[in-house]
Amino acid sequence: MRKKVILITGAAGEIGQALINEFIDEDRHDLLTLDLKPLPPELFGQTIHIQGDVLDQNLFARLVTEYEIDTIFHLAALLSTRSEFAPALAHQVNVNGTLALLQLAAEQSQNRGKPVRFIFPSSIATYGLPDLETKTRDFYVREWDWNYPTTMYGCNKLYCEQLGAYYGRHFQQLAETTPVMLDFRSVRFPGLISAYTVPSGGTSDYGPEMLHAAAQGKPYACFVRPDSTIPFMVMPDAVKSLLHLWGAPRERLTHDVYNVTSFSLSAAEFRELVLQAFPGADITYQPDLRRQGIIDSWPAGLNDKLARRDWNWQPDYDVQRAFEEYLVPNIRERYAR
Ligand code: AKB
Repeated sequence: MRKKVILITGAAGEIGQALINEFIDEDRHDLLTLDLKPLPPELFGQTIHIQGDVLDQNLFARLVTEYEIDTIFHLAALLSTRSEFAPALAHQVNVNGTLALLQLAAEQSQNRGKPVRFIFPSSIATYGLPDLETKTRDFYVREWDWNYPTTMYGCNKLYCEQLGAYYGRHFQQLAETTPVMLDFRSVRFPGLISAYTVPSGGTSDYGPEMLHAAAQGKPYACFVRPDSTIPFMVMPDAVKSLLHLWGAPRERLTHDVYNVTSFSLSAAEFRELVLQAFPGADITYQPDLRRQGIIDSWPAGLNDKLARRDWNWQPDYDVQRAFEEYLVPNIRERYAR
């Protein structure tokens, strides 16, 4: 008999590591993890880890003979800044990788006669506001507002949300019998901040970079203007949202894609909070006009009413709790070691 597992792609990334830790605490599921990189040493032996590529079809053909994949958390992606430097590669990983996994999940759902749950983190990058005036006016965007991404990563995420909805609702719509379809669920994340890992390749990275630099006593030049405002969320809430959406009863879900958020901050407000915790921190501004353009096109806030209504979404950390109870104490401890 094949072993039933939860597959996590991009497992060595920021969200992946936090999600694995949460599953380890629960100790109820076998995890099959995939990443180009090894997992960090503290996670060794906690999962069945495969060092491999989401584009490797042969690898997946082999994995499905050994494992019954019950759920996929498909986290592997090239983030927004990195994708602008390598758009063709980004498209391959972000779109072709997702397509391959959706196809696998669709086939597995049919073979076992039960939907594979497919959890897909999307992003504020799916939005593209035309100018700062509109960004200020339409502060909290709804899922269907301003879906005009200006980045390769944003285009990839928006399209893959739609691919997921296609596989979950319309796959093989011309076949004589309706197949068992996969169960696709997606959250659009704001900028994420972890106390334990530092992001790489994203455009919302200035927030976490500022904080981690200050905690290490390093100077930091913020690459956006002080007034730049986007929504943020701390990693425990990001993981909570993925797990809650995963566990929600299907009949409660009226949408395939849901905004989730905690708080919105300008870069100046973020800097103030960092200075309160690390008073001597040397944080200056050196805006990079191109990355600034991306941040200006992202919304200042997200309207997450649908998630709150359909699956009782609520973040545990508002801005004060996020800094006082999660970020600052854990980051202090991390760099004191
Ligand atoms: C990025 O900056 O690319 C990501 C995101 C907002 O999805 N952090």
